[in-house]
Amino acid sequence: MASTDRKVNGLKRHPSCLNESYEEQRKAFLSDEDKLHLFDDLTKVNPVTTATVLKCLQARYATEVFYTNAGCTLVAVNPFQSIFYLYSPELMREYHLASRPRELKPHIFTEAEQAYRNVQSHIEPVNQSIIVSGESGAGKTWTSRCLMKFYATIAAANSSSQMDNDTVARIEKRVLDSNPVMEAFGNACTLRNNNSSRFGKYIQLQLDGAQLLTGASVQTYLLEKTRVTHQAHCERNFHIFYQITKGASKEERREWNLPERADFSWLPNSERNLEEDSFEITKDAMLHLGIDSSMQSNIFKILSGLLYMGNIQFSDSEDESQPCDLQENAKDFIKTTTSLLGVSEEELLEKLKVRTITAGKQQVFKKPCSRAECGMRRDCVAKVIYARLFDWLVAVINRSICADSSEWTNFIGLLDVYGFESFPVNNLEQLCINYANEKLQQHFVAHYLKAQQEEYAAEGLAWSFISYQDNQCCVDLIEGSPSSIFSLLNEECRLNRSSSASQFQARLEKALSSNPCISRDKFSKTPHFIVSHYAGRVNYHIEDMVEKNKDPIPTELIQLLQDSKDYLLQQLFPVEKEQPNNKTPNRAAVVTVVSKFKGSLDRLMHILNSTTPHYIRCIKPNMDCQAMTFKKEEVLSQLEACGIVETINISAAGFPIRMPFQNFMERYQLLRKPQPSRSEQELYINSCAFKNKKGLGDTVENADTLRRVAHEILENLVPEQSAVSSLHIKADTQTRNVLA
Ligand code: AOV
Ligand code: MG
Repeated sequence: MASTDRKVNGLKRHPSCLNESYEEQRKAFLSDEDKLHLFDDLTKVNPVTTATVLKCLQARYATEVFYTNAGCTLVAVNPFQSIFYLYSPELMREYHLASRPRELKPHIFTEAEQAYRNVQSHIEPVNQSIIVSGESGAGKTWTSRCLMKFYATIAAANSSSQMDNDTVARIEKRVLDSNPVMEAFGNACTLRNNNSSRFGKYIQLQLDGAQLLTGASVQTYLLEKTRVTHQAHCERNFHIFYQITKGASKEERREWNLPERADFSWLPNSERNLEEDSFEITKDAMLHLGIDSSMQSNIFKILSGLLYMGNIQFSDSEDESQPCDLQENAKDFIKTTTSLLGVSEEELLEKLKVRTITAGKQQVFKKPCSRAECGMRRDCVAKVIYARLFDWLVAVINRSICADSSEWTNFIGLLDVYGFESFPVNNLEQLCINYANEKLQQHFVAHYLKAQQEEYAAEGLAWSFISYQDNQCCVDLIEGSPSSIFSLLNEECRLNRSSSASQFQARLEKALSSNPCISRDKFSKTPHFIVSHYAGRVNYHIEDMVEKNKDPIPTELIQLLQDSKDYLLQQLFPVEKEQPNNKTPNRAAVVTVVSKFKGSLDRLMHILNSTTPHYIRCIKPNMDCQAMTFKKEEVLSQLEACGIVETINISAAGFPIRMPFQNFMERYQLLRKPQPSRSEQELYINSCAFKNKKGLGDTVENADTLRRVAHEILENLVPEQSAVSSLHIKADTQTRNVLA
């Protein structure tokens, strides 16, 4: 990236940005570092460099101020400790009822309230998205939970009748209850975060014409199901497994066959007490979402079955033509597993140990599996059960919280995906997660840094281009065509060739060598590739990557689950209707993990592009998740990665308000009056300038000038004849409040 300082210093600040308090603050910044924490908006820091921004954030953090405006985005630095007053219902109401929320201290509630008001306003598009980003452990999930609480609280405050109150109470409670359930099943403790989201989530809060919350819908993205069977060193399985093993009552233990101190190989690090009373919270929330206690019991029985399945270990068979054996102590485990899952013991054993190969139309061969293959088949059963259970839960949640399409008109979407991560060993899961983060960064770049500047240039506004780091090259490397990491992975799966990891590495290097975002470590012998992501370099191991992308589920294992006597497993594995002509699925048509993921992210981007976005950038102030610890180097790399300086510069110099001409006409007709009323006087504006395509522009120092300019615009342009679609309005925060 080019030196940001140079760019900043070369940028001329528009004089209209200056006002008294700005001048004061600037002096404070230059003369007295004790006052750094007073800068609520980083656009006012002068000069804007990563160093000054960092200093300012650090000073604020030290005085327990965690939110700071950075032009069009809000920076949220994780306090790593609960600060109750910051999220109290009283404070939520204060932001909601404020006539100008932007004049209050920067907060996620300002963004939430702005999005809520935008839904009613004339600013297009009406539907809103709040995109919460940041690396793993930065505070995305926490933030989106608080945003949901905010909307639930103001929804309750806004409903007028008792009947409304009852409905609202029910719906908002259910919407909030979706969080503990999805987090119990979809979050886990990783090296980066004790409560790390292992799935992506986009929740749309549905509002009716009266701006009341009538429901919500949740879309989830690629659950990291490998965690059910494999947990990296010092990491854990999904929370729910620990909740049931620690929190079950005596009767429940009997029912699910879970003795107090059972030892499960898929349940590492269970001595770390992260659960407390969470099992009760999960069960309560499930109940509110319509999952009654007998269904819950059914779910937990299956999970217990999976834990026993993890203890089924095989031993090598001496004769390769014979299936391998169970390890001695595994016989009891297989009994318990099959009784909990309602499948036949003999069949499970047979299907784990023997592979069925279909050749041609009718020919069927049986082949004994090696010990490693048996283990893989066992893992495969566990993963597919867990993944379908998770999808089923999301569908139940949606049925419980989603309003009928006739009951809502607009939505506010909250996006919380897994954050950028880099572990000692990274594989397909991290590639997908980091790819999702690249796509979000690209959305930000395209929407804000690029589109905005291109539009100014196209409309002939005086604008000196501010350069930024575009991550297109990395996105192309991962998903582009004709050649990319995804396309090469898919090709391996399509051709179904059994190439080694080193062969695949060679193919990758040959096909993608011209892309500067891919490299490798010359000293490493492990087949790998390194991707330079916008947020840092990540070394991905190739071993197993192709297989993970194929994600094969042998049909005989699915059949086994279809034959289960268990009620819920029958729902999760319905018997499919026979294909006409007994067609077997075409190998080429097998949809790989990455193509499915890419498809779902493309759809998400499509939705995000149709909404007005609000960006919250979460920053992790230290890697050890320590309270009130601000490590400069760690914050610095995150600020650089998300292009904060460029964002601030474009915000400071740019035209933050873009108003359709028609709306301007309707709204500011009143300014043509010679004697405005008192409420019209409210439109007092510190400073702003209007410009439009026809080159008509001015600087507005006060309301009188605004009236004059508005008058001129209104006189000169009538919508029918006008080529002007929008007015670009330069304004400081206060002006924005008046106009928006
Ligand atoms: P993430 O969602 O961004 O990571 P979380 O939202 O789970 O990160 O935050 C990590 C931890 O930081 C939480 O469990 C809290 O303990 C703490 N935390 C975050 N924000 C706040 C806050 N505003 N006030 C107090 N504590 C906070 V990941 O899901 O791993 O990408 O995938
Ligand atoms: Mg999270």
